[in-house]
Amino acid sequence: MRKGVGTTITEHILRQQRQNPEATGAFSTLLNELIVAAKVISREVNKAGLVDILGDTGKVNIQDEQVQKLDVFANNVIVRRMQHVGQLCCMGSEEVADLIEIPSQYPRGDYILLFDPLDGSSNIDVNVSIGTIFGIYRRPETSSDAEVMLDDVLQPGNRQVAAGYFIYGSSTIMVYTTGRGTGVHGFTLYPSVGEFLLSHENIRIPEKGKIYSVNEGNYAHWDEKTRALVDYFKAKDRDTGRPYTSRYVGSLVADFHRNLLKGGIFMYPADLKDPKKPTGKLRLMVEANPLAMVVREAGGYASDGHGPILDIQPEALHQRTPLYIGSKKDVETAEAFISGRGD
Ligand code: P6P
Repeated sequence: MRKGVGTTITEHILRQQRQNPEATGAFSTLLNELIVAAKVISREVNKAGLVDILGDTGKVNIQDEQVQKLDVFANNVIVRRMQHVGQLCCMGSEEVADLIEIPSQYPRGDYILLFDPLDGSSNIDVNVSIGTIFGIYRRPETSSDAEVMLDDVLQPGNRQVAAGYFIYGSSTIMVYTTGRGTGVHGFTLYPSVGEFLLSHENIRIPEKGKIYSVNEGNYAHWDEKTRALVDYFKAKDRDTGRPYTSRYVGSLVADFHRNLLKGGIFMYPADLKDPKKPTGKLRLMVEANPLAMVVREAGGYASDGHGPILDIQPEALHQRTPLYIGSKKDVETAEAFISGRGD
């Protein structure tokens, strides 16, 4: 007997909507449009290795088309698709310095979309998985009906109503959560069907892992506490299952996704390598906060080394933060070392 295609992402979103008495369908519309954008990005990312559409803006590919960098392309796909949905009052992108307004010809809504359109894009020409990361907030009640102010957007990550990512690798997978105990769920894109189908229902991250992910090439730029922490995961101690295995892809979504499924900790500590980035490389609003919501809903934890990522009150749209994220016990260990609270 021919099997059905299983649960589509659209069915899943509608099921979540029915479970939320306040839902109006606006959020479902928003998420479905973001999924269409991801399908377009997935197609281009997967083609990139074949038709030489890589490289910097300004080059011309074999079709004599103006080449866009893939992250610029991905940004434009998301902005153009999301601006007419009628559910957003503004957007914020890792690729764009200021808030992205909704053009006046389109209706506005009460949601705010923050995203990194193509994180890790430098890895695409070596065929390493890369991804789109997103977080969705509501416009604050206090926000006036006029234009959206930056302060309306600079909300702590614990105010996100949904968060997730798309990972473009050997397959394209979407992982998302709407919080409120609804769990974390993964969907795999079946190109033959053109739909994301449920493949990882109710993902739970192991409380303690056996993997640590960090760029040890930065060791010379770390402070003593950071070095002691990484040395801890490398030291031999049978009772605590050490040494951990080192796994570092150099693509945040790939490293995070592996640790989410298998357990472990990803670390991007503050380092002294670049005086302009004293708090590390990764961005709070479009990278750390969305993944922190996903990992919390999956039973894990995300810290800046001193406290929950999700509790940080942002002061700037592109502010950076140290990030320790993954299995709860491993991140708590990291916090003990970095904050100096542990022995
Ligand atoms: P490093 C990719 O450029 C990225 O933004 C993340 O995807 C990744 O985790 C990190 O930077 C890797 O940085 O300094 O180790 O190359």
